[in-house]
Amino acid sequence: VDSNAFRQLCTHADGHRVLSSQNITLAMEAHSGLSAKVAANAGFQAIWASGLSIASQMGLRDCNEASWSQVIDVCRMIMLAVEVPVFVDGDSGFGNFNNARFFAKALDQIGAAGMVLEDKVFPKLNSFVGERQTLADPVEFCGKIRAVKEANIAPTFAVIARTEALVSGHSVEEALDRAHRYADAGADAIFIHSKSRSGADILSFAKYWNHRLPLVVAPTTYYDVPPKTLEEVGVRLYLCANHNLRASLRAMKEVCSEILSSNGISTVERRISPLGDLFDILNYAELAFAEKKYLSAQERGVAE
Ligand code: SPV
Ligand code: MG
Repeated sequence: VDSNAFRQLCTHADGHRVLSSQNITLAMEAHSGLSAKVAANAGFQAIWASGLSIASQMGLRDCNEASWSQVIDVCRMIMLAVEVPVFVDGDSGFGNFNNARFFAKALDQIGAAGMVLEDKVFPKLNSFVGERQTLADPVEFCGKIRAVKEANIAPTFAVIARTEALVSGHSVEEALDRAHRYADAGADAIFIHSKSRSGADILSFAKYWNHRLPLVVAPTTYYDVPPKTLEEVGVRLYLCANHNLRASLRAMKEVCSEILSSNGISTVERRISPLGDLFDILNYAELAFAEKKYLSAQERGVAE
């Protein structure tokens, strides 16, 4: 990262620009600086700083075992690593309205494009664990949205309200009722989540929602629904919610078991990234270039 990258943070932190586009944006999950760089280098135009993935890379569960400041620390590394907009998972706000707005201010300060707040109680539990999780009282949740919107944060910072109504087994009507209240409270976009296999509930929600605000989805379970179909019904941000994490989990498990079963590292060599790939992605070449520019010949240990 050079000084230009630091300067670009402000212009790249515009969450509203992504959400108000006519096109859907695919956001790849990141849980570290490296995973964010892999996604950005591949061509993703946005990053999803997933709570599940950030907790998982710490060896923790997605139930607020990681503190809000630990999440900020990881997000800061992601923000340093890439220049594309980073949308951060704010879970249920780490407490009440005050914790939520404090978290939002910290995110805005480090250059996040926006934050997702979900209508569950603290401590939250991942959407795919168990059934019928308790939803937040909508009046209390609207207070949280208003508090975040009225905090002293950049106008470009997107506040995305997420309803877990469908995930918790409630009807499309309940999800719509909540989403309209959250829009009235000032949300910039609605994240409608579902764990259905077909995504039919999402498409039904979107039909009645009728483009009131941009929609955000994480089609983890309804992965067959194409982004184009979702774009047509008003989805503007498509979160590949945990795909870097799950890709690396599979790769790490396979390599660990292969090394032990073949009793050595010889057979895995061609299946793992060469160190050169790592040095490329982290731009070690730039370091040598910068050393020539900023260090004297004596400091570099070369003859004048
Ligand atoms: C996350 O990636 O942490 C999310 C999406 O919030 S989900 O895991 O589906 O809840
Ligand atoms: Mg999450």
